[in-house]
Amino acid sequence: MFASLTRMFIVAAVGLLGMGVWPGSAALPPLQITIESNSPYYFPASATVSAGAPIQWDNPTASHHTVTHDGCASDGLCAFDSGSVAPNGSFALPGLPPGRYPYHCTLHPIMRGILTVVDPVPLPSAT
Ligand SMILES: [Cu+2]
Repeated sequence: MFASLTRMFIVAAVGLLGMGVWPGSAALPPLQITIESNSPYYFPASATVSAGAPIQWDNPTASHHTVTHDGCASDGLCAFDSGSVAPNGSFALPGLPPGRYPYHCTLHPIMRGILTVVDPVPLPSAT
């Protein structure tokens, strides 16, 4: 009996973690960006998201694309690089620290986007 209750708790806890819901941690809304065949190529091309919020790029086009941080092309910090994302594929990041992240498609350098990651906005407090 005790063992089965413990097991139930573990299953419930893992389920909560899987949904990103855990007491004490604010659930941040995910950001979804769509890859397009025409300008602006990444929609929205300029996006702002809270630090730690998941970000996902979906590729509904008929071509392969990448989501590559500009820093990966230089000696700078390479924050993310999707590699080739196939048609109907997607690329997801669990979250990024605050900063500005210009990115591009290595296969089509004309494709450019920018991600701005900000500290989570604190809830308004009654003063
Ligand atoms: Cu591309």
